[in-house]
Amino acid sequence: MRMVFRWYGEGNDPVPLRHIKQIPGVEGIVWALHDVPAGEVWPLDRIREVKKQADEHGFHIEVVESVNVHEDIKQGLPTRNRYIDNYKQTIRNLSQVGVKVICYNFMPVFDWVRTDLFKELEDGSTALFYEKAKVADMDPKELVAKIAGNPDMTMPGWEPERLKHLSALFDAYKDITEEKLWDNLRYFLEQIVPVAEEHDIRMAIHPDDPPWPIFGLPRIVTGADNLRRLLKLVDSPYNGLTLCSGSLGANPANDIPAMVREFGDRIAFAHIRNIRVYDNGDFIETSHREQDGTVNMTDIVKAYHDIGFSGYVRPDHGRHIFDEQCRPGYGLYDRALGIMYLWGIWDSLAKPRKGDRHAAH
Ligand code: DNO
Repeated sequence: MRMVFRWYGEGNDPVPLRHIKQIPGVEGIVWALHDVPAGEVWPLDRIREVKKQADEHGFHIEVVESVNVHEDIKQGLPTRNRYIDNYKQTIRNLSQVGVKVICYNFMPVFDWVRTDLFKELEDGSTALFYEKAKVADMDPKELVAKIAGNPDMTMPGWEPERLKHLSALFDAYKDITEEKLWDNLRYFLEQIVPVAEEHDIRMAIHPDDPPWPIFGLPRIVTGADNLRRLLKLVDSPYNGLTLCSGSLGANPANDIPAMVREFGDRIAFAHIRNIRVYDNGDFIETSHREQDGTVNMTDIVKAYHDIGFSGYVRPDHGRHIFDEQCRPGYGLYDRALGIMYLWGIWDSLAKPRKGDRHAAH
């Protein structure tokens, strides 16, 4: 596995690259131009700026997360073609600096959703929390008003621009069923994948988080059957997955080690993290250690090891520990601990058995 670390960019992420450099085994940063609105072309000079910053620390920038998909594409509006053309141009621009994977999602309106960004755990740290009943009862406008009124609530992956037009967005999705969303995803992939292929960049869709419909909006990237269907929409290695154990793990029916084994060669990027799911469906993001949550962390890493996974891996949301002031879920300390846990499992599996030692050196 090739370890990478998500970084929100200079002036935008309190974690400096020189600190990321001190985490063992990290070879690249996972990045994005967060200020470019969905649907616009990422300018080459801005892309090159990030490349230069990464180069100064010896990191590659082969993984981008995310190039967001414009809502008109998800809704299948006639205007989608303009945004798809822009997406293709962004792919061409990214290929110029050696990008190999684009992580993206196809969730209507919202990216990931939580009800509490700083819920206290038993050990005094805080973490992202999802209260199922609260979301079921909540008017989405209430959630957005809460976010707009509280800058601390801004979630990574959420674009304030989009959220300003929330009522119109909800109206636009009134007639979009799951099947319609599948059609729109197919249309997008049929257009994009050939360009990605031509530039040797793998598209890697991120599962919906949480993996079920919320606020009456359809969600379709939720489990093994749907992943199977998605990979067949365009049957190319360039139509790939970001397999996120934390997102899929919120539904205990999802067998993630089995997915790793089944979809292995189509997984371009792995997000490996733990969560603890409660009986009522609530969940909280714990440390990466298996015993702290309900995700089979060791089985997942073992599955990747068994298939000889050589794709990119990143730890995911961490707790907020040691009084760190950071973006919710994206502090330095707990993600660094997460990496060491993943390496610990991986290295113990990779360790040559007695007698193999000489052969391995
Ligand atoms: C959450 C992330 C997601 C992910 C997007 C990909 O922390 O994993 O926001 O980046 O869904 O488009």
